[in-house]
Formats: sequence, C-alpha cells, structure tokens
Amino acid sequence: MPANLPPDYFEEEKKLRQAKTIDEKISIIENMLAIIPHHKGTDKLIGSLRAKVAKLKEEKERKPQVQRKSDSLYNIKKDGAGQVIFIGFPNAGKSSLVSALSGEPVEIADYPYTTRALQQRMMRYEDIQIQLIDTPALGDDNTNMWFGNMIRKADCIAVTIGLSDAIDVEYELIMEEMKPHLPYLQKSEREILIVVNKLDLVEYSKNLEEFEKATENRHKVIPVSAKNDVNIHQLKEILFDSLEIIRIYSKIPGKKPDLDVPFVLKKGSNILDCAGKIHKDFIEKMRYAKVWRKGKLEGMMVSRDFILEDKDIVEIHI
Ligand SMILES: Nc1nc2c(ncn2[C@@H]2O[C@H](COP(=O)(O)OP(=O)(O)O)[C@@H](O)[C@H]2O)c(=O)[nH]1
Ligand SMILES: [Mg+2]
Repeated sequence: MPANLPPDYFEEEKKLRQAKTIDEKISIIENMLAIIPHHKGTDKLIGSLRAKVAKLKEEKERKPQVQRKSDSLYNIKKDGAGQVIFIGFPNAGKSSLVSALSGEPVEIADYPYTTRALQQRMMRYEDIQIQLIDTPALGDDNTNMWFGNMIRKADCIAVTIGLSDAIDVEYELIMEEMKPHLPYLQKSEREILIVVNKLDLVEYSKNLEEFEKATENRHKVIPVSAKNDVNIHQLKEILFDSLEIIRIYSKIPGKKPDLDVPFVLKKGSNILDCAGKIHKDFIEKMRYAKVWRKGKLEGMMVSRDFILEDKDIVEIHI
C-alpha cells in the first residue's frame, strides 16, 4: 500500500467493504480513483482499481437489469436435498403437480405477481425434503428473467406437458426453448424428465403411446394425473432418483445410530466425503470407519475410499 494517500481515500475504502450492490461498488472505486494522487508509487494501485471496475462492469453486463431488482421473484436459492423445477406451457398442470407432490397448495392471485413469479414448495420424500419450483408459463413476458438461470441451476427439470393431441409439438417447443441455455451435455438424460399430466383424458391415450415410443431413448416419460392422484407417488420416487443422492446416517462409537436426520451426499461418495460432511475435522483425523448396510454389512471396517450406498450407517473412528 503506497504511503501518502489522503484520508478521504481510506474513508472510501471503508465504504467499499460495506457496499452491497455492484453499482455502489463501482461508484466508490471511481471516487477512490479520483482521490488518488498520480505518481510512480501509486501506479500499481491505480491499475488494480481500474481492473476491479472493469470486472464489476462486466459482471453487471451479465446480469439483466430487472433480475437484479427482483431476485426473489425470479431466482430461488436452493434448499433441501435438491431442486426440481417444473416448466411448461399454461394449463399443463405445473401448479397442480407441485401442490399434489408437496401437499401444500400453491396460492394464486394473492398479490398481482403471483402467477408471474417463481414459487417454491418442499416435498417430503421419506426422511428428506426436496425443493420444488413452480414457474409461470413459458412464453410469458417475464420468462427470460428466470428461465436460463433456473434451468441451468436446477438439479432436475420436470418438463410438464398436459395430455392432448399436441404433446409432441409442445415437447419440441420446450426442448428448443431450453437448448440455448443448456450447452451440450450440461444436463444428463436423468436430469430432464418429461411429466405428462392429465392421464385421465383417455381420449388421448393413443397420442401418449406414440409420444412414449418416439422419446423412449431420450428421456424418461412419466404419465400422471394430478387431479386423480395417479402415479404421483411414483413421480416422487423418480424425482428422488433423478437427484442421484444417497442418505447416510451417522453413528457415534458405542451409541445407537442417529436415524432421524440423514446426511445427504452425491451418489458415488466415499467415506472421506461423508466424514467431511459430518465434521470438517474428521477429514484429517479419521483413521478408519465402520459401515452397516441392511442385510449385508454389520459394522465392517472400511477405509476412506469405500463407496457408500443409500441408507448406509457410518461410524467414523479418529
Ligand atoms: N383433467 C385433468 N385436469 C387437470 C389435471 N391436473 C390439472 N388439471 C387442470 O388443468 C388446469 C391447469 O392446471 P394448473 O395446475 O393451473 O396448470 P399450470 O398452468 O401448468 O400451472 C386446471 O384447471 C386444473 O384443474 C389432471 O390431472 N387432469
Ligand atoms: Mg401455474
């Protein structure tokens, strides 16, 4: 830090530490640049402040204006064991499905933006909670405020289509809509599910059959009826599977396992991943672990690279 900077400069620096928005930060740094005297000793500082401004401006470019103002309406932070977003055209039954799966109605018209904002509900699956996001219909004026960001972020996309003689057309349109936001292989097949709702409309059974045949190698198609509660339980299981997570219960040596609240890990995680999740000190201190697996393992001693499965009980020894 070069000496002989005026006191004003340090005042601005203090403000910068507390600044929250990008605009605030940019204007504070610009003030700092105006205050700094120019000489050899300050060259480096000026350079780095200018670079900071450039970076902030770039960041600002990337975030559309409106999204910054209404983050909570158009961007929902992840919660629970995973995030599933329901997308589709109006009347497909997105809201009905989110209500049926979570057991909590999605309120309508509570305030003017309800139908245009994202809404979250938690779905209980056995002993964990999965976050469901209900969305406004695609093609709405506000779609671009949430669509790209949310579908890239979600752990699973439930493309929701109401059964009709146009399922294939709707499917193609939705996939087209997603394409620019999901570069090749960014989301796996598992992560994009096709939920065909209104299975009760039997006059379109033939259309469903043809659609299933045409898409069978690309996606899992799950026909359901939110209204008549058909396959809703199966859908819950498929959503859980699509998240590719496992639940691990921890056990303290000499005590009973804690079966109330599992640790949630990615499928394929090993003992070391699990140890770190239970307590960060365990990563260093762990010597070995014991694993219980229903009907298979009874407290088997394992090392850190042992791959875990859903519902394993783990006891870390340090
Ligand atoms: N026949 C039938 N109608 C349904 C079903 N699920 C929802 N609906 C109706 O379809 C309409 C649109 O549902 P909604 O959940 O608001 O769709 P969204 O616009 O995708 O959120 C409503 O009138 C629902 O009652 C279903 O399984 N079968
Ligand atoms: Mg809706």
